[in-house]
Amino acid sequence: MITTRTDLRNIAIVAHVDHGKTTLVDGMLRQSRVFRENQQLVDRVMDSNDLERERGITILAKNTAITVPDPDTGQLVKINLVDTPGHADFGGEVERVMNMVDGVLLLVDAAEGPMPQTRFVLKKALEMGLRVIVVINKMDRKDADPDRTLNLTFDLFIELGATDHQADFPIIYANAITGQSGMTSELEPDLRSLFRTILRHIPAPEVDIDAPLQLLVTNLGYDDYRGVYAVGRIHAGSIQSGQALARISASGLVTVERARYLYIYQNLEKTEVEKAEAGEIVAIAGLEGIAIGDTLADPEQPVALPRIKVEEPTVRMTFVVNTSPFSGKEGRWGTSRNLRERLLNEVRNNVSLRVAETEASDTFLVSGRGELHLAILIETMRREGYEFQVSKPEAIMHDSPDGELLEPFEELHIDTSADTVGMVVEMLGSRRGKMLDMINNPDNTVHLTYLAPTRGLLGFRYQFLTATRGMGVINTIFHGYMPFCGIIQSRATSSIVAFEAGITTNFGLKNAEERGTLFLGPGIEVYEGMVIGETQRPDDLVVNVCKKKHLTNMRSSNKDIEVRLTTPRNMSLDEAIEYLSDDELLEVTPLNYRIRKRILNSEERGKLNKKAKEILSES
Ligand SMILES: Nc1nc2c(ncn2[C@@H]2O[C@H](COP(=O)(O)OP(=O)(O)OP(=O)(O)O)[C@@H](O)[C@H]2O)c(=O)[nH]1
Ligand SMILES: [Mg+2]
Repeated sequence: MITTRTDLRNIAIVAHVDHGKTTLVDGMLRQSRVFRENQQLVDRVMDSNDLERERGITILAKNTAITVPDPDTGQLVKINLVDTPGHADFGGEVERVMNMVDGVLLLVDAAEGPMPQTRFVLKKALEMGLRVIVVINKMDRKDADPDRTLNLTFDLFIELGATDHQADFPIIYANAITGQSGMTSELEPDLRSLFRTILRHIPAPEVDIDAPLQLLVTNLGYDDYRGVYAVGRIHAGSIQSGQALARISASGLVTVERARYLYIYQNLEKTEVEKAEAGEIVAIAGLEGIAIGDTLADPEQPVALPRIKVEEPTVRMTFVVNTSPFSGKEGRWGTSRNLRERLLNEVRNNVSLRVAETEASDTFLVSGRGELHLAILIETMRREGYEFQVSKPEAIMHDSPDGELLEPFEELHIDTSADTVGMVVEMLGSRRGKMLDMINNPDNTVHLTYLAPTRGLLGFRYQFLTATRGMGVINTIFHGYMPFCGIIQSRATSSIVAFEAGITTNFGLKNAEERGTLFLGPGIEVYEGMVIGETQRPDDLVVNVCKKKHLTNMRSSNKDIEVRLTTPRNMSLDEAIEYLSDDELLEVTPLNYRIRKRILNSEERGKLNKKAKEILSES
């Protein structure tokens, strides 16, 4: 028998990056009296892992739940909330968690209006037939233009093929920071209109509690006490703590296990319960080898739910065992077995990531949705104590059915000042970008829309920010596969490379500095073949940066003794990855990252380069 769970709502919060999702969740948690009177809530409490806090972005989708009284009837209703990441590289995460909910809050920044990722998440929500509430957030911004934002959002619904019912969406205006909402741009003091709109417009789950159990594992989490736990919505039936479960894996294999620990979400915590029924989102710990996409079912009648589909990876790089002279000095885990286990484990919960073994037992091919997706994995592993090397990211090509080479393309949205447009247009032209649109904004900035091959955009971000003096804004989103568009010149600069192992000296570095930009200062241990800077020359430059000044009896002028160096360019992990060229690797350890030539010995490298040039000139 089908029951309507009027006591429950399941929603996800989706938006473009930084439009205020996690901040709005804070507001909702605060106002549902989750916290004791004197308890302090940290800002963006759902961004709970270190990397999220450092980077100020959400990386993983996370569940929480609040209970609010229905403002009209007084009935207590539980709302399961899923906070999602807004960055395009984590779109797979959003797409997947939408499986758990009946509706979404689509946040749109009142000043910025809909952005590329707004379109992506809205498209997915509409395809899944979810009810959408539009929340126009950041109403306090001086440049807020809610009417324009609303019009553009409505156009987006129509363009994406919303049904009449979907296009007739409820609208809430909000300031997530102060926790205010309203049905018009006049905000009320709290989020009551938001809560009321959720209860009125997001359908309560309609489920069959007496049917055989079915649950699709949509997310995995980790708990210090109980280890890995699986998260999903009970599609049909109910679960009793400790009961036998059939786990149906991707291959269709059925194994019977026990639901040893059963939780539901309540405020910021998971609460252990004896029983949960269809419609509810639960977490189950103690299942061996569980993976996202598995179905947990009644052992008597195990029937799998459709597996989760997410978009395919577009960018890949190799992860290689560390072979630098410093290997084994700084990391705890570094063997090919360590790497293999760690990477294969990652695939279980990072569903848009792929890991493939290669012919070389120390090399793994890791594919993801973008540079940031891969950089976050690298940073996470480094913090866990792993050391390894990675190669320059490359776009993943495909063959069309009739044998044509296809490559991924991205749509770019750029805002930049009028005086830097020329430079940006030139940079994108050399990367085979095609301009789709150019609009002059009233504030003397220009909005550019481009279509460009992913291949040309790898390593573009840093150059773009430098060219626009950090003022330019760039957003990209995967567009699709299209025919290969020709050769693109790679990095225009070359590397300054250490000549021998040793400790860098002022004297040696001064020499190198005259030829380019340095990545490190004096007193740093280096090895032969390590990259220590960048030069504008066409070829790499090998410099003895450990050279000591010979002491002579002759008194030299003070100027000569005192060597002043400019501050070296300190690269972030993302920048170091962007910098890499084909014949370089990035050595990553818990303590350092170092760019190195693949071939460390300069003589050997020279011979190989010469040979390559000969072959090129012959052909
Ligand atoms: N002025 C103003 N700023 C806001 C508002 N809501 C959020 N912000 C700010 O916007 C920034 C991003 O907020 P988040 O809540 O992290 O945004 P998000 O959508 O969760 O971001 P991702 O998860 O990384 O996609 C933070 O600096 C917030 O303080 C608002 O209503 N008004
Ligand atoms: Mg967030």
